[in-house]
Amino acid sequence: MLLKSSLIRAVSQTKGVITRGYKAKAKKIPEFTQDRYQVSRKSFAAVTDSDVSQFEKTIGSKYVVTDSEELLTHNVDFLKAVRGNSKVVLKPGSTEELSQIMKYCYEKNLAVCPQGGNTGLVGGSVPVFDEIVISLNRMNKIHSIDEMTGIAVADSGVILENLEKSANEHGLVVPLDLGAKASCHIGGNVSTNAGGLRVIRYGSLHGSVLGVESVLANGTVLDLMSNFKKDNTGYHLKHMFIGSEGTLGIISKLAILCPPAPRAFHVAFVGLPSFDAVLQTYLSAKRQLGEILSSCEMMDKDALAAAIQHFGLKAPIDDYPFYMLLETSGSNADHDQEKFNSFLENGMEAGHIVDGTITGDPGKMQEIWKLRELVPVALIEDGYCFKYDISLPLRQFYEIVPVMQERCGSLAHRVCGYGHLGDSNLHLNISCSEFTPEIYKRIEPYVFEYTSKLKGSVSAEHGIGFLKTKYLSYTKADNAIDMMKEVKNLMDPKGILNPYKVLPLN
Ligand code: FAD
Ligand code: 2HG
Ligand code: ZN
Repeated sequence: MLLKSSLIRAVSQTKGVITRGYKAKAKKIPEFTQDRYQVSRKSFAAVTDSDVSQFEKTIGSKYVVTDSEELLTHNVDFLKAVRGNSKVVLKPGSTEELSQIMKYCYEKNLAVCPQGGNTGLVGGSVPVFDEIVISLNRMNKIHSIDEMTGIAVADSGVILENLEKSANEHGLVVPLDLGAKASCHIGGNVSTNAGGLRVIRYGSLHGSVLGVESVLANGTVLDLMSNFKKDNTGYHLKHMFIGSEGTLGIISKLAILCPPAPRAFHVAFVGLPSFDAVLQTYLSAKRQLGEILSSCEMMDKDALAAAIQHFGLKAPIDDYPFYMLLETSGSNADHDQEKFNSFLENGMEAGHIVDGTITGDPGKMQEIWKLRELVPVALIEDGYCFKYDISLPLRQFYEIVPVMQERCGSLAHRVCGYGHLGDSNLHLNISCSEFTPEIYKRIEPYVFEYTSKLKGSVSAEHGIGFLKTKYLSYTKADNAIDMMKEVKNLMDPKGILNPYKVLPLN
């Protein structure tokens, strides 16, 4: 039935910027990665008491962690999918200390695993064996935020939400926003080239990050900081560190270009009858909302059901097969709302949007955002969750979800799809009560073969980490992987930086 536009529930509108956070419940500790995934340890040295004493001299004993309880939090990832067996976590307080640690590790052939907020979803942030964890937690100073240029200079361990708050105080926003913002580090974000909820507006970090300072495998500090958007002086080495997941160097500091904070935000949550209607709505959003569109997210009914079930949320509209969350941000609230309303009315008249709610009230916008942002965590609450962040051609974007529902059958608790439609990035999540080899084999490598046939990407935004090394070749050509190996060899000849990650193991 075609519903009238008056059914769009418009609620009061005020200006404001939303902040979000989450806390995950404790879950079962996984078995060791080396056992679950049958990996062989490379011939790195093992940490000795004399190494620990040396580290204590370099950074102070307080920042050399050997306590087993604290070690566990650094050895296990957020997903509870992988578990390393590191015996020591180091927390340097400056680039100089980090450099000294790396120089020592290089000389002694000790492998290291750089770690930011440990929110990564591909097993890259924790050791596979006994690599030394280098936590960037203490390197958390914001050096400067320049209102005039919009450039923020920060240590890599600054928590994204903290950088965002400081940027807001200067009338700016960080051009990156994701559900893990309360825990992830800006250095972790850059190292993974994180995408998130605003790529449609601000583009990828390859564009926003102006410069980085990086500590190389042998302790050399490479200064690639820059204060300019335009700088065509030869090879752009900074890009090597954006998205290389700690395998080429450890980012210690960076400069990021922050755009002016929009003055008016609006969020709509709409229900749609089919995936085709989702696509049509996306097309209309691009055409009709244009420059003010800042997020275009979709989720299916099972994804929403997970958030509602585990976090006691309430959906603002009735049940539909698909939902979209659209956000606009601009400089004129009246103009934006008028545009948004007319886009929604047109969508309803065309029968693409069946029901919806729109708000500019900060509290209500936050409630709507929770429906989307808590989905990833809710699915982990089901027990165990296999997570895939694939890029797929838009027309075939959702087809894999029913295919996997069929393939997993009763082995899965939920097979659902959601994600950054505006970036062709689907999050296929398959939850079950616990990890079993049986369901794992049903899913992999099938998901990646399917993605590869459609010429998609096996990682749209989370990276390769440990969990996807086997599948890099499903997206990257052999000679490209060979060149990646040469680069790795040049920059880290002993292979001590985050081994067993990104590049195929064999
Ligand atoms: P970590 O998890 O600690 O590390 C990630 C990788 O970067 C590891 O390989 C690590 O070795 C390396 N690394 C970390 N810091 C450094 C450094 N200073 N120098 C060199 N290497 C380093 N990701 C997205 O892209 N988009 C999303 O929308 C998104 N949403 C998420 C929502 C939730 C609820 C969760 C749990 C995760 C989400 N993620 C998302 C994944 C994750 O948050 C990102 O990958 C994030 O960028 C990781 O940052 P981190 O500081 O936690 O890094
Ligand atoms: C998101 O977009 C994140 O919410 C996490 O990238 C996706 O958990 C996932 O699969
Ligand atoms: Zn995502």
